[in-house]
Amino acid sequence: MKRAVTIQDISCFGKCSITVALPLISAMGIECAVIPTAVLSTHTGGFTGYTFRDLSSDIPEITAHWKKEKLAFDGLYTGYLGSPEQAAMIEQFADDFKPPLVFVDPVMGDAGKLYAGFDDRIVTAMKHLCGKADIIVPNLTEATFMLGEEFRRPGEYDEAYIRDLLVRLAELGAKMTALTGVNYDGKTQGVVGYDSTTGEFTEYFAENLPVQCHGTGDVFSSTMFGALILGKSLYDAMKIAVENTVNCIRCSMGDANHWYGVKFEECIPDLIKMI
Ligand code: PXL
Repeated sequence: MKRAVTIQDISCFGKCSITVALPLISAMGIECAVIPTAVLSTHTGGFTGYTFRDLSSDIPEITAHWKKEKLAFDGLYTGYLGSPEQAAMIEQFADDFKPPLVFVDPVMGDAGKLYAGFDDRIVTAMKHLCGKADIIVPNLTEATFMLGEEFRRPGEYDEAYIRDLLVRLAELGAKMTALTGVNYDGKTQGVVGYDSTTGEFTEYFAENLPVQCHGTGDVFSSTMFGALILGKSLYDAMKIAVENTVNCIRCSMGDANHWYGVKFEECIPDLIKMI
């Protein structure tokens, strides 16, 4: 059995980060260890008054213990960080354990804005962490923050613009990049991938569902990471991740009580059939 580790926050309620990654990666038949970067009572997207406990000082301690235990991992998946300083700690973790797949989702923002509590320091830290990755999966917001570009909405960019972003993102140092949330025409939405070792672009688009849901980036990344750990190609991993994410959004549309996240649980049987 493959063994992975994910480093991101625990949002105790709200279905994102570890509470999405762990069930999805487990459902794909992969053992998944966790290092929490922070504990929040909820995610920061729509709740007010949430608690936030930074767990930065635990990361080097957990790393030191795991080194003593001689643990080994087939892959590392990083997401939301509790502080910019955690980027360097995670880079040290990658140096110590040398997992064959380092997957960095530079979780920082969406819809042209950084998430609550983040500023330029997280952008600088994430850019550095991206340099350690085999694959990075920014959304358009995160990509434009890391490249110092203005955020553009659907209809305000074309394929040449997206390819230029991908080539410049690759210069941060990752072998592969998958840019999410690409929407040229309002009808379809998808992911464009770039492999800097071959110079090849690849893309997978699906129907653009007219809703914004919380936690879909984490569903996408967890699924794509799992698929890559199972040996899928960049294209196949992107396809499985897009299809699972679209399924999850479809399952949750129209249920106003579920505004805080998607019902990914109901889509697990279909995900298992896809892998
Ligand atoms: O889904 C990304 C994410 C992860 N963790 C926390 C968040 C968010 C998005 O808002 O607030 C704590």
